[in-house]
Amino acid sequence: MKRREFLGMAVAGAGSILPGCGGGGGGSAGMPMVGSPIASGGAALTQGLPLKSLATLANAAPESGRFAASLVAAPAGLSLLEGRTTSLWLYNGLLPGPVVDVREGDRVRIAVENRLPLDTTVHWHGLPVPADQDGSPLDPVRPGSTRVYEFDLPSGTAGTYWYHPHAHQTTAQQVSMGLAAPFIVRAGDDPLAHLPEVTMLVTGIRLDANGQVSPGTAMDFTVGRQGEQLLVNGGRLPVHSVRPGSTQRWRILNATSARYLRLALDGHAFTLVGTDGGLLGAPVGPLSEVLVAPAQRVEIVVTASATPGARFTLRAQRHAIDTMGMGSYAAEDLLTLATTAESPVAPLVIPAALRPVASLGPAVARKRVTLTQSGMGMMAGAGSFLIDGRPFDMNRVDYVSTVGDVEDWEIVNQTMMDHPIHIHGTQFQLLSRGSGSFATPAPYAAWIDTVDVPSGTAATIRMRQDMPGKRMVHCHILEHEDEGMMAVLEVRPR
Ligand SMILES: [Cu+2]
Repeated sequence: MKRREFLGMAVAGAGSILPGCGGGGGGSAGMPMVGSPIASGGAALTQGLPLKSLATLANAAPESGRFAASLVAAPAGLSLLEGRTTSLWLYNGLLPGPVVDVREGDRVRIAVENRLPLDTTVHWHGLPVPADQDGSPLDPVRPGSTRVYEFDLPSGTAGTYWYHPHAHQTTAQQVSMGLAAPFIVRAGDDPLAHLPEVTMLVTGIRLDANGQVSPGTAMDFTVGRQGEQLLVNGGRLPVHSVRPGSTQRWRILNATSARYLRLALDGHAFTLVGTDGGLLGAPVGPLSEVLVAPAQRVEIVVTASATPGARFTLRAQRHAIDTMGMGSYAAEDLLTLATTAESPVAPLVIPAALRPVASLGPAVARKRVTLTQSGMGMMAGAGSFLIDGRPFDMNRVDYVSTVGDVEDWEIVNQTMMDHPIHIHGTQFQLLSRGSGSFATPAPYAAWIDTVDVPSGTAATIRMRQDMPGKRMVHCHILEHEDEGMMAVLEVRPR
């Protein structure tokens, strides 16, 4: 059943299963609200194991400057609850999938075999790949077939990306079943190469009483998937042990369907050094928290407490994503940072300058994108979310740009919910938030591919598309995307 057919039911269900708005978890962990597990048959996910180092996808290319590998998307069973096997869909049998770890300048060739019972694609989220290699819904990979994706990684692309399915109307389902993994591009002159590094991919999972991933509900398709437990590198509340005082670079990826991660680390401030598309011009901080919207990534530098044998919690703090109280997330613990019993080490220094974030220059065109919703009424949050009042149609072109043109896009959110808007094909920069004379300039320049646009606000981004073809513009709350909150940008050759 499609969401638009059961809006009334969604509304009816809302009052009964959701607590009122505003009753948040405050700073404490695990208050049962939206965001806590709906059901796991009384059994809890295994938790508290050491943080897993993610497997790396092996490079089969014999020569340098090339990366060649295979991915198989297939059903697989994993033991997540004691005594039960959970059926998942995984890349190469791994939760999360293997990290693609490559270098600027590499030519990448990855064959993807689809052993799933439905169409899939692999979208190389945030990377400037040609439109026909982008894994958009326009290019489905049929069950039983293999698709080779091939693209170059230009210099300047070093950063933390990810890959995930982007099949028409089933992206939320496929990601909820386990299909997501990091894609890291490294620079030869990385100014933070001296820092030990940890990649943390945050995903969500919601199991039913039989230990199986529960399908999307009407409420999920209204406010985004609810009731998931957060996993870091596939583990619930893992423990990351470090020597006291040590400094590390953490690449944190939000691969959840809909969960905004307002991250804070007890007893620690940290420094923001990178966003979706790589390093900032200069470190930003110290910060007590950072908001990572669905699909976004951050790189932060953390210097652990010098106290031996101490434990600290990395937490997603309470965060409301609508003005109705339907999509509030309680605080939830993500990971324990534990210092070992060893003597402290001296912290490492972050350079004052990282990597220039070049200005795109003045815009030659402006666009306005309006996030709208249908079904406004008593329970406005239950409407369909749309772009410019229209649901996605892959046979329609909604916006036209020209290769190489710098454009300013004002994204205006007229809905009752926050939406993280992702545009394929390039990285862009946030210029300002707010409209007209009320606009506030972005505090620093950064490359992003997903911009959070809170309810009732506007954000203006500056963007240049360098390759022709059709690109997706969509909300990265995956249920919204699947239900039609997506548009097509056609980039035409000059
Ligand atoms: Cu949305």
